[in-house]
Amino acid sequence: MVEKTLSLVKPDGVAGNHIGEILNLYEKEGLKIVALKMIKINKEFARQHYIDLKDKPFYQELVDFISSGPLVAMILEGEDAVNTVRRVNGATDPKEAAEGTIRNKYAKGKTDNTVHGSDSVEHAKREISMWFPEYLDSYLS
Ligand code: DAT
Ligand code: MG
Repeated sequence: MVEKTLSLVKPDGVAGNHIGEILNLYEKEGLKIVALKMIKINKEFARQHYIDLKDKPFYQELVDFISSGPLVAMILEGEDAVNTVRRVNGATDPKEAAEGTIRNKYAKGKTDNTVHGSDSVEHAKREISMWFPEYLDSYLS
């Protein structure tokens, strides 16, 4: 099924000059970048983005990290886009990320793990509406 998903190049990926390579990896998978922007989010937005993890011991660290510097947010569209992005991103813990995945190549730790990808079509819709409210009408039809 053709889907849309939200991907982030997190602050460590931007600081490490990996934006171009990451976009290239997504495009090589056949995914289309249909919206793209660089922004620095505030802590309240970060808390909302990771609200499902609010009871985890690492929540505060995660919120501080994702709001610590500019990041790149994008909507990717394609066949099985949600799972494709998560496969290319690799496992959450870079030590467990498969060879050739973004996290295997660039991620330093479990918090600074370079990329985010929505984990379901439902969550992708929620995240796209948060990150790209200006595209809501045209992109969520
Ligand atoms: P993913 O980003 O692979 O979907 P997740 O949704 O379970 O993983 O967690 C969101 C982010 O929270 C993850 O990218 C990094 C951070 N995180 C997850 N587990 C962690 C842990 N055990 N220690 C520190 N940070 C963690
Ligand atoms: Mg997740």
